[in-house]
Amino acid sequence: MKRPFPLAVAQLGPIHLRDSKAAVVARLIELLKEAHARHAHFVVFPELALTTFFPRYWMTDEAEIDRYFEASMPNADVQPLFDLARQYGIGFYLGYAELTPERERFNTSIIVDRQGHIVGRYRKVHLPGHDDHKPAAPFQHLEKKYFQVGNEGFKVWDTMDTRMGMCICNDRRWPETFRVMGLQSAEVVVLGYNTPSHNIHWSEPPHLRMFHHLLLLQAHAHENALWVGAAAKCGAEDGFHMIAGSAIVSPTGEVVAQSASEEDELIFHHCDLALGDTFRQHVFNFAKHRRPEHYQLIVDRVGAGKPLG
Ligand code: ING
Repeated sequence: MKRPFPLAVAQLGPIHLRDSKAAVVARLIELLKEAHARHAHFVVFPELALTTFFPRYWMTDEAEIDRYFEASMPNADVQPLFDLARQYGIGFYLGYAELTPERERFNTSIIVDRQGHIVGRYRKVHLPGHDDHKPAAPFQHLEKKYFQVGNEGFKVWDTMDTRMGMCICNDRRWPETFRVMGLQSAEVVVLGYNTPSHNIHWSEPPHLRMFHHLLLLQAHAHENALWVGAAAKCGAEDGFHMIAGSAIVSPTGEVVAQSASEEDELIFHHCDLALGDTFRQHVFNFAKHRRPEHYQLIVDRVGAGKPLG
């Protein structure tokens, strides 16, 4: 029996240093209106969806850094988005930089349900990049400097008649992310990402950024019988380019919707949650087929070590 979950993914084009949060929220609202027109029940916005990807810049002044963070959620800047989403009865995922009252800083996302309640919060676990200044590099990638490692793990929430998990950007490169949510019986995982096109460590062929992005979404969706919705913030932010490729991926591993631009763009799919059931009952029936007694290294070791043989 079909279990419909009309899902939209709202891709954002560039957010420049000069763009105000109010101007960005107005763009998010336009995308929300389009999601409403498509009769979506949920829409995924990107990682750090309210500001430019500021970890590309070396900053030392605390007040300057704080400008990119939200001290409360919701707040005056984003309230119009929350209000309209509740009016439409559309839930959403939103990525933003979180500053806690104790002045901890996280790369954070939330799931808001169709009644406008924040049902879940996630703080990014896999922080890529570096924490030192690399003046010779064309841009920095200072997530390890500006954010602390997420301290709330990977959770899954019973909400909107499904079980939904979430993660952020680099998390999608690590199989453990999706397996831990699959083991909590997730049916849908949503995420946002900001992925620079240029690799500062070696001269990587450009096509590989998009190839790896889609390869990982498709593999992790299929091996955990998940629907995956991934929203890019993309295009050239003050000249620094990030890939697009926003996508909705089925538990079969097939990309069923993908963005065609590097601008604000909504993609949509009438997901049927029942499609994951057959994979969970058969080929990826974890209880029947997994052998954790042989996986101990995955937890015991951080880095690669000596062979066991
Ligand atoms: N961005 C990138 C990502 O994981 C990256 C960083 C790109 C790491 C390519 C490795 C290879 O998509 C964020 N924000 O995590």
